[in-house]
Amino acid sequence: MLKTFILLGFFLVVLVAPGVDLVSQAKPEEAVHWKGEISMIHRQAPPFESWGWVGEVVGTYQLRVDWKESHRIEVKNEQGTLTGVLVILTDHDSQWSAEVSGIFQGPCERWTHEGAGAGAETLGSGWIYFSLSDDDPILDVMPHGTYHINGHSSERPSVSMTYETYTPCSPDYSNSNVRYPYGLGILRIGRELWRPLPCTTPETCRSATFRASALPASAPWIPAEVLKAKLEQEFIPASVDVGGRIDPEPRVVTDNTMRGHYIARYLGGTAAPGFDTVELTWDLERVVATRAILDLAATEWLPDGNPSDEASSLEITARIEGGPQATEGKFRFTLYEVTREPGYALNAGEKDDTSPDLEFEASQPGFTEPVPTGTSEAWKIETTELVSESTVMIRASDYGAWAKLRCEVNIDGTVHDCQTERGEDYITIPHDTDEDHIADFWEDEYGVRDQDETADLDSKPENQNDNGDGISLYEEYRGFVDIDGEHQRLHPDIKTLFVRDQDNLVANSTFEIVSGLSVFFLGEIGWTGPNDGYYPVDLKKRVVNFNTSGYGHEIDQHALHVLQDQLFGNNRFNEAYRRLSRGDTPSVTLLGQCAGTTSSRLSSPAACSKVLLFSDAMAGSAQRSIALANGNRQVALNQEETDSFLQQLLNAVTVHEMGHGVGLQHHSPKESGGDVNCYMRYFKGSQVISGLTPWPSIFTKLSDCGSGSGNKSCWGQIQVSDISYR
Ligand SMILES: [Ca+2]
Ligand SMILES: [Ca+2]
Ligand SMILES: [Ca+2]
Ligand SMILES: [Ca+2]
Ligand SMILES: [Zn+2]
Ligand SMILES: [Zn+2]
Repeated sequence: MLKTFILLGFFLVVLVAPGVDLVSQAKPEEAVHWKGEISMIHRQAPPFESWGWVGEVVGTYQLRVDWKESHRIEVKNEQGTLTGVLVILTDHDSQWSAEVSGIFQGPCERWTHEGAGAGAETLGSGWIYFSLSDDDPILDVMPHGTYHINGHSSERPSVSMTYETYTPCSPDYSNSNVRYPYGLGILRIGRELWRPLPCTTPETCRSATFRASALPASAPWIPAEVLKAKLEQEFIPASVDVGGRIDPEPRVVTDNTMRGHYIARYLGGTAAPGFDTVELTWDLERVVATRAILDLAATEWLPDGNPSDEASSLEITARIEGGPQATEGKFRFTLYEVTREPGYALNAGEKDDTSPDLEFEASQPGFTEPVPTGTSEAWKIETTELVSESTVMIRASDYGAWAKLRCEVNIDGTVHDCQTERGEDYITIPHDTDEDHIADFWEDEYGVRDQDETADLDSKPENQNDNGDGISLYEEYRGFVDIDGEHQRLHPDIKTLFVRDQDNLVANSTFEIVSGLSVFFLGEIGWTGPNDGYYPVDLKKRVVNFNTSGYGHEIDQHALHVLQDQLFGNNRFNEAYRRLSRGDTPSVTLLGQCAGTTSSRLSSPAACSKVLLFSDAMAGSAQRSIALANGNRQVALNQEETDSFLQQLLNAVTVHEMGHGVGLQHHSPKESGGDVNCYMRYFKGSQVISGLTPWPSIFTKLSDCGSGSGNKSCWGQIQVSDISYR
């Protein structure tokens, strides 16, 4: 609002003082030059031709041109979109020289011309129009690259003219004086469609063209429609005698050159009523010493996919080299090869949400709205002003988001690709030099830059059956959402076991300490859901890394589903157990069960549909153990001790069944044999009460209690990765 009032105030001043400039333009810069040669031959016809005068005076001009583009005047359409720019030229380091000679011979007189000149000023005025948009409303009257040049009107050679008369017409007589021909004042290139000139400063350029009445007061630039109207109004067809405007056609910059040739008749001034001719040849090249730099993404920035988070955008800056004096251009950023990972983390967000994981922030000041470029993986955004530096904001909507970003700068119709300081023509978002879609910052934190995105080499805890946890390096990085709704990136060298612990059994047990594994507790929706019943094991259920496009995905890793159940009330399970036991009647009291481990393949979480803890069976077992211990050993337990025993029993059974969940077998040859401290060994509660057997406390590393090939220890059998089920 305030801005409007200021401009209105200014407008009033302009009304009483026409010609005052409305805008101050960018400072002159020296990055863009026009260099080359111009030659001009000016042939003067003799005066009084009809009286028999003959002869010719020829001026030959050579210009070595070095002009610079000094400043720009923006042209915008009614929507305020930048559609074009007028570039004003000024002399920088030019030279010209000329020689003039010739005789006009009349019946009784002779005029002999001889002269030369040189100087460092060549340009009276010059401008080029560069269109910056396909929607440019001026294009049909002033094409992209239209230019117009006027030579410097006061740069003239000095010519000595000797005037002689002789008999019989008149007495012999001779006289000399110095004359100044038109010189560079007749140098014209291009049809003068529009003249924002002559001018030496932006202020005078503007005021020479647009008086207050021609410009809306609110416009700090030239409105394209106003300019077009002016062009149409002032356009003079080539067939009309235009006096000093001698180039017969409009001229357009082509391939960064101004090149042309013409011979035109020129109606001279009062001193020479006949027609002169001007032959002009020019060949100038645009020399751009411009480099646009694209900054790298902040190295510590990691994509934030939380849909409720407002603070995840990344700012990327590109700039035209040269500091505050740099030339200005229109920047275009293109975000491409944008990932579309389902959801926003491996186990969070909608699986069918495959929207782009990175986007330009909408409604950024100084930018057009982002638009797709035609492929579904690319978006572009452009500055609405000519600037020498531009910062664009990019928003992530996925913790594994990745894309490439490139940038171009359109400087007066010439497109320059931005480059990084290292000379690459794009950057990755996030910063990722090995382009494995994993931010280098994160990889360096764990020293895993040399691993590829599918690597699954977690070595800790050590000496278990296998390294890895079924979660690839990219997946460890992209991360998971836990039971509290918190997103976590995982540790690429520590094995994580996913657990849906709906009755808090694992959380209250010693399993995490005993196994050394990092247990990740899942919420109700952070997986593909529970197995339907106990059998068969449905490998499509319990998957934790389900939101994947397939990138960096090697294994469907499964969670263990742990819950309390009723052994004796669950006929369905009993039936299943009978089948599992191949008809055998269980010979021991069943306190828990890892359901579904029927496969002869290496066992891992995939194989176990449910980890069941039978609380009713444990209560009964505890009662019998206490009674047994009481009867045989005269050990009585008070209520507190009884509760404690039950609690310890629950822990022992939970850890034991979780052990089965990560592939552990019973001790062999006897289930009750081997290391008495091991959770995988069968034990008698009454013996624990009597102090004959300790509560189990470890997965033993002694190999004498293992089974199967290699006779591994219980610890050595731990298998987290579902690699054999993929
Ligand atoms: Ca996504
Ligand atoms: Ca990387
Ligand atoms: Ca891993
Ligand atoms: Ca890990
Ligand atoms: Zn068991
Ligand atoms: Zn054991």
